[in-house]
Amino acid sequence: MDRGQVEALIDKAVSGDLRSISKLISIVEFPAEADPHIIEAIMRNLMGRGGRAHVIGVTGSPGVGKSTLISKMISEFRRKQYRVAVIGIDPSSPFTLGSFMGNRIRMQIHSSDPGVFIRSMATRGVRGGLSASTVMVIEALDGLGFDKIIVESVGAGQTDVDIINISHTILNLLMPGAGDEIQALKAGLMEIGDIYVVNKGDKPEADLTLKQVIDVLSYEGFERETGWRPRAIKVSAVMGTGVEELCGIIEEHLEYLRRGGYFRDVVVKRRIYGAQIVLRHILESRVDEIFRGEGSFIVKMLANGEIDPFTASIKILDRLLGR
Ligand SMILES: Nc1nc2c(ncn2[C@@H]2O[C@H](COP(=O)(O)OP(=O)(O)O)[C@@H](O)[C@H]2O)c(=O)[nH]1
Ligand SMILES: [Mg+2]
Repeated sequence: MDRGQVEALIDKAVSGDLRSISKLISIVEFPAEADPHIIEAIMRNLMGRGGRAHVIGVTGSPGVGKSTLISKMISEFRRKQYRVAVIGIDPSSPFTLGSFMGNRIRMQIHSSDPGVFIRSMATRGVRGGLSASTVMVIEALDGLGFDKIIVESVGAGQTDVDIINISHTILNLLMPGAGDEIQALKAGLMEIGDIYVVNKGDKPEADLTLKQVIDVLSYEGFERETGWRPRAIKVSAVMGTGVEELCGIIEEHLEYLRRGGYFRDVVVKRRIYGAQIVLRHILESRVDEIFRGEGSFIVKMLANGEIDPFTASIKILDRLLGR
């Protein structure tokens, strides 16, 4: 693809053409496989327009109802004329193929809406965190003018930490009877969210769970760095109840960030944190390459006990950096 074709593709994507958006996203999703100059040209164009999207991270255990709720949130946001993008993060393990298919099916009703873009991506990140692809796709979608970018996370470990670091607003989903999770929250073992959502509110135990969450959140020390006091709400994603109110609270949080001047801070933090994720990803694959090369001089020295792991690492790093 030459520069002219890239410019034409960007123009069409920026004007909202879903097919062009999809094509463009597929290019930046695998940046290492494309010509770096093309990636740079695309991203310079898009990032010049970006910094405006509201990024919403949705976390919670598998089966808590993230995909179902996101589908309802899309409808609510569309009613307000927002353009919405959703990134579903799936671990690349074959065991989760079910959840991968499930996500798609649950959001399928939006597939004919030109204001909605949905993409499922694997986590191939270092340490199980977000992949370089996800970071690049978020920046691209922001530049393409989406108002809301919703990121559905697997809800565990490093991926969640990454999601928190790149989102403006974090929704933490729980379901009735989530006793262990409430204990974890109480003990400070659960990552802090901006809005705690007790889903499956159609079940009778939901009220008790909501009460427990509200109780824990009333403790000292549950404010976010911005001073925002986390909110709690009961919804039923299946019935659609509480979703309008939830989206209202999401908007309140956005307003809070804007008023306090925090919105831009999150964008800056996201870009810097994102670059660290991508750099780790690149370094990790370079490290793999080096040690796959059994014939490499340093690997041979290591094997013969002629060099220690630390000195070997410094030498490898020097070589990588061309020193
Ligand atoms: N009763 C009830 N079931 C729900 C609700 N939301 C989701 N579910 C069901 O919970 C299961 C998992 O939902 P899904 O959205 O795939 O969860 P995810 O793994 O967190 O994305 C599905 O069978 C949904 O139909 C709800 O509000 N009430
Ligand atoms: Mg899901």
